[in-house]
Amino acid sequence: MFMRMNMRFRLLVFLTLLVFAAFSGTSAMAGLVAHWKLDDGTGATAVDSAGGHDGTIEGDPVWEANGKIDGAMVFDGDGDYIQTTLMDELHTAENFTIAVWFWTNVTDTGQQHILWMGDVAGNGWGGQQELHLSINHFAYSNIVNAYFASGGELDGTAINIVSKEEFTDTSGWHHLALAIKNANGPIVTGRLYLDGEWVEPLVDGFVNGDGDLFPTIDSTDKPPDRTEWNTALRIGAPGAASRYFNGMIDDVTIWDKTLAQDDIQDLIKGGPGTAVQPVGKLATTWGALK
Ligand SMILES: [Ca+2]
Ligand SMILES: [Ca+2]
Repeated sequence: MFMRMNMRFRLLVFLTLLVFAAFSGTSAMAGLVAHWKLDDGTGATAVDSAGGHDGTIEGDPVWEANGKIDGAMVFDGDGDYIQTTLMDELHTAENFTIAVWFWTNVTDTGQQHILWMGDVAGNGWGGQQELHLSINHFAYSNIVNAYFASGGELDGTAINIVSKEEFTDTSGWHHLALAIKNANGPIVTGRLYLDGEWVEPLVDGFVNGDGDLFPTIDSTDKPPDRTEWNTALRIGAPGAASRYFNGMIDDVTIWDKTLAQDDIQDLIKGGPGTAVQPVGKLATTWGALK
């Protein structure tokens, strides 16, 4: 009798732990490798609350108490960025997602990098391998752009999504996410989401200085070469060139999985924990959503 009760007790404890694990924060955030909340409010460090890849603040950006989710950081478009130490995870991840809240002050004056990673000589366009989310791209203004490629390797080797629809809003927050699947090929796929909606690429592409059509499709038959990446993720600037972000950035998250559209929409509604909750929906509070 005692033995049977003991077994039942153990089973009860086991099941309780199982349920707790399914709903715990750790499980809910599986796949989250970095999270810069930008709630720090003071000092020269942007803490990564998920993966320990703290960022060093360069230039003179300022902390803002009223961001999208609690605090944020304000960049003036002149020399401001955060240099994080996120390197290895995106070097090798077969699937990954980068996501960010931004509020840009300008949309019609050249390329502004929101998130960037790659060869330090990369400037958002050129022969270097890099990854970025940006406002505007090369010859295009008033668009959003996602890029996982090298400008020196064109047809079939790049993910370069230029939004078909214009983006001109300078009066509010927007969420931008790039979800990459099968980054090592043979077929790499990228999906760009603006405010949780799929961004239709400018399918016609455009011609660069060499007369080659740069594909603005969202898949490629040859993966970009990440072995040339030598600089960790930056928030607000590329490796080279003065293409700094002008506006506010908040709640940067990096995932080692390809978030689906539903996941991204959950992320927008409720913060990082809700994107991958395995069972049901908890009333997760993730700061004060504006
Ligand atoms: Ca924040
Ligand atoms: Ca500045």
